[in-house]
Amino acid sequence: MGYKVVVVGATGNVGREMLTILAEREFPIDEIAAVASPRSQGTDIEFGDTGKILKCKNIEHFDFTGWDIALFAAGSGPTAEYAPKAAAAGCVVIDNSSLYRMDPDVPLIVPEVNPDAIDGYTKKNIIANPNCSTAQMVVALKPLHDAAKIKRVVVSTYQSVSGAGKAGMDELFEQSRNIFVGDPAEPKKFTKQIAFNVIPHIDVFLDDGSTKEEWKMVAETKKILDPKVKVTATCVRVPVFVGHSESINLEFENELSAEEAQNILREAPGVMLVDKREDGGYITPIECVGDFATFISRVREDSTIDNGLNLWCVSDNLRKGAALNAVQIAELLGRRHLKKG
Ligand code: 11C
Repeated sequence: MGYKVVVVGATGNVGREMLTILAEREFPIDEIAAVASPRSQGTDIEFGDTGKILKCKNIEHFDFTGWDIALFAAGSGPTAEYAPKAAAAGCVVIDNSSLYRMDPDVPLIVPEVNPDAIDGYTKKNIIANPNCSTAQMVVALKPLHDAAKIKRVVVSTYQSVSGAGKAGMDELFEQSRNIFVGDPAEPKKFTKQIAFNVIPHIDVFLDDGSTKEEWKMVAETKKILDPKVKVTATCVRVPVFVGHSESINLEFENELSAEEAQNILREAPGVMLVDKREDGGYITPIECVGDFATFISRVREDSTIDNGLNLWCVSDNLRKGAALNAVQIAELLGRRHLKKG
């Protein structure tokens, strides 16, 4: 016996990836529904490589009663309207938007990092999935924090355009093509040209001069990993289709050599260490697409501070940064609370 699972926002980048990953990981499913906005009603969506085609249902008319789990990848607007309805109907919501992440009554979960926090989901019947750049970073930080206690994190991100949805991917493609044929490369989704360029701006600006994406990395890391860890972030959009990269500088309370850190990361859940210290002996975003792991390379000591390390962290932002983490939360929920089969 399996679960009745709904994917809300099933036509988007993350929704489609959720369906693919549910199928890939053979999540025990008795019934699956693909749900999206009214304009997508009737759209055919593949359920991974199962050969099954789902007809997209209209969220406005969908009744969540009797469904076990709803994976929401719908953005904050529709989530605010429909997630509480699903939760009230007894369907546990796993939400990929930023809406509930900082709600004290909603657990924010990365299964490799804070699985026990999931037990608090019953307060609202909602579990939040973190921002993509936070998720991969905390997977890398957790085993090192356990070993030597992280005091401070300085992170700079190199985030792919798929983080901005299909419109972001289309814009990179169209601008690149336009530049080759000599047509204008006008920005639409992004604020400046993204093709052959980088943009130090993701999400809205805040009063202190940081952006909301940078704030999310700080606030979410504290909630998931440890409120005492200090984090400062600079988030940058780069002309890469899929895969977020991060340059991370860490300051620890206790001594941790690069070799010790490599040994810890080699065994850490969700991590793949690729760190050969030679030409090509590291991972780039294009190599992590379609993979489940958070890849770590370039682990080295930072001689400018006591107990400092630098590392390079890359992951598929649509997978560990979104759909995979949501499915892992569903698996954890099944193991600990909604036992079936
Ligand atoms: C980006 N990280 O790359 C964003 C996308 O809070 O879930 C995900 C935004 C979020 O643009």
